[in-house]
Amino acid sequence: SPSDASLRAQREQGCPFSSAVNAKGCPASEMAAQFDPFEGPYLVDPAEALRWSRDQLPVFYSPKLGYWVVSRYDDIKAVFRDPILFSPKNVLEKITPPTKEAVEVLRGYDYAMDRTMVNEDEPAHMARRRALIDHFLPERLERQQEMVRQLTRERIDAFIDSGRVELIDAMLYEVPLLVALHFLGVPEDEIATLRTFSLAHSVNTWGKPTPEQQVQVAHDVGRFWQYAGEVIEKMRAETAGDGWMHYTIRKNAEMPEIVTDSYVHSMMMAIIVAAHETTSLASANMFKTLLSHRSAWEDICADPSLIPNAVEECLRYAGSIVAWRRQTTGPATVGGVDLPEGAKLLIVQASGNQDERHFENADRFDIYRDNAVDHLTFGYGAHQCMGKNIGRMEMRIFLEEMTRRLPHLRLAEQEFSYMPSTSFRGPDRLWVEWDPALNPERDDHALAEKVRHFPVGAPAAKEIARSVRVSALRQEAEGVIGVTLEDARGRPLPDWSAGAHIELCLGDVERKYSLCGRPGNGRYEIAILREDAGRGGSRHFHEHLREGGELRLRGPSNFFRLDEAAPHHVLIAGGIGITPIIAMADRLKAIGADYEVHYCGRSRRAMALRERLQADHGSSGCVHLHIGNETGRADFAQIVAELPEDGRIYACGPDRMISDLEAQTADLPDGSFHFEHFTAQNVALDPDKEWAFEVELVDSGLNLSVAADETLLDALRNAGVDVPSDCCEGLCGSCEVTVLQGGVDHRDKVLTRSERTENRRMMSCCSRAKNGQRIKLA
Ligand code: FMN
Repeated sequence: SPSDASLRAQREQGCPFSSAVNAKGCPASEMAAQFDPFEGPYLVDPAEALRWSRDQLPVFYSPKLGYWVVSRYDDIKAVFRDPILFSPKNVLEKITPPTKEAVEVLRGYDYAMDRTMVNEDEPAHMARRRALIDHFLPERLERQQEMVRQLTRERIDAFIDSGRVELIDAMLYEVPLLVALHFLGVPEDEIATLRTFSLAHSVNTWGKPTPEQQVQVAHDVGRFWQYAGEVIEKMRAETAGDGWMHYTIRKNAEMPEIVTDSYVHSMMMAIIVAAHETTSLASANMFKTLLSHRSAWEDICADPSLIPNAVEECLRYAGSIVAWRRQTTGPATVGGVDLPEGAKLLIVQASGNQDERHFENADRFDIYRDNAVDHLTFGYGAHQCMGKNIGRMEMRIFLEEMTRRLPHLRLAEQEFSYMPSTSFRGPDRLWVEWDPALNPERDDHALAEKVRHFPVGAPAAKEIARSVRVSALRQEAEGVIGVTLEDARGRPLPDWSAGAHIELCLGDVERKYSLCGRPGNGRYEIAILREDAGRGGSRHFHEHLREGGELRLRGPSNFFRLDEAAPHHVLIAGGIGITPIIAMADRLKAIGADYEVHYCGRSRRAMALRERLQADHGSSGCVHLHIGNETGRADFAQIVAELPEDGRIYACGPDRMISDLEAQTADLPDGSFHFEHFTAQNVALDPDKEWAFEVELVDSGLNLSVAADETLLDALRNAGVDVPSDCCEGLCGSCEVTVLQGGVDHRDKVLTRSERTENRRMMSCCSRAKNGQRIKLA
């Protein structure tokens, strides 16, 4: 085969990888030799086409392409993280070398595409990005929502009674183009030509045109270049014009050494493509994915608050940017493979997005996935897509309007085709159909107006909730109810691991409860203690939960995981803290591990799950009850003293119990003591007592000020940085950021004492810089 021949030829010429062969072995293989991003499996499904690479050879050299291909999540992120060693200078290079004729044609148009935002090196890039980022901040983008909604509605109105439409032509191409032009302030008079132009730019940069096509494409690209120049001249005359390109042109006059003439011309051409092609393709992928995962589509129709996370999961599972490029500026190591200076890299985000090492059940499309937002489709770090929040906004509005007005939409029978490209991916056509007689707005005339608004930015974890039904309710102990929950539509609830909790939402009340049943049966069991002196949540559930009643549930999430490999486990529960502890005991018993349980309570009657604990775990003699009004309090000093080497202690209960244990375990090796608090201290900020502080974000090259009345998490979000967050009380650990330098005033309940001393991690929802110091984060 040709690939055998090319390998043989390389062997005869001597191995081109000798400098890259190290302890990890040779980065070439038959599979690597066959890799071709312009045909076959990669076109159909790039993540699937690189499964072998993720498993066997995560960094390999592709002789057909002349690039090193990187397929794992962490390696891709590491490359994005360092724009100095991994320069973006080759991002807009023609991946298929141009023919002489094509070069001649382009010269005839004075084509001089050079540095834009995506392919500019530091320090020029960050200086420019900082000067031009204002228009992309969430508060500015909120003002664009109405325009996007209006354009979307007009398109839907035009086809809603037809019963069948090709969605890309009818809406998904033109709306993102109009939104982009509006955002940029570019005149909308050449829409049809722009479609040809941007296709040509795409094929020219990331595609594989034949020599004949190259000439035609070169003419289109050349005309596009000249058109961009004319538009700039027109816009220069309108000195007060609105939109980002007007702003850029004004900055060009103000600071010509930072926002240069060449940049403005190159950017004008590149941005028109970047701003709309990406969103059009991602939206087409989104409808195709959701309509072929019907239950997800139906869940969204029933509950539109799922839309922001569903969009994120679509971007993960079937994003429009599947790979990007970098070039090394010195010898580098990626995933253990040594690369020479000048090595060209194809980093395949679509593959990283389905890497099991980062996403659980990565192959499964799951709109309830709580880390979908970690996808790499927008890139990461200093060059992360500036327009990500505009794309998200459009996709959410498309989905919101379509699920509300056409819930009975379905994919028509069709064969899908894709344009050959290393980097851009979406179907050429997307036919959908429906029965117009069943359009809900024919009966409900107000339906078209029932709009749901989503705030700009990454979805909050809070929005990811499913509907469940209370299938059983019982008195578990004095003041404690036991609740069994099932999926409202009868499907099994997802599996969970010992230590996990869910969040129950009823009306405005939302509280977390640990799962304490047996995993794997598709139902959840929780136990709720009524705390009359609390904030009212537990009382609300005690008073309002009814068998058969429906409510919403988030999770499961697990921030209290077992290290199953330890030789011995001591599980300690205080009061209602038994809930995660009993699940851990069940798990350790199931895997035949060595463990003991200490359950401390005020009185026998108040100790929930006591009988089950004794029945399931008592026979092996590993259950110790410490009952205040019978046997007295547990002797923690002794329990800790008897812990065998490498043993682990897991504790859940009142704050006092956990602080006692923290003190007793202070001399144990790191990682011996694990705990979970059920309640946070008051995390409300008192601006009179707080310090404002400065933060440097090294990966994204940003500097932020955090005001005295603001959390670090809020400051990050306002600057458009995506940080997941859940409890916002310092309990769950989801908003963790990596500290590189500076003193931190840790206020969370997640980190252990030694983790605080180490000062590598901080919870952005509550912790702050010490005394107004400056801190550096990754
Ligand atoms: N409270 C319980 O009664 N049972 C539980 O299993 C339980 N698990 C929790 C798990 C986590 C991770 C957290 C953070 C809290 C948990 N809580 C549990 C505490 C409840 O979330 C809530 O704070 C409690 O019901 C008191 O609410 P209230 O003050 O509004 O009445």
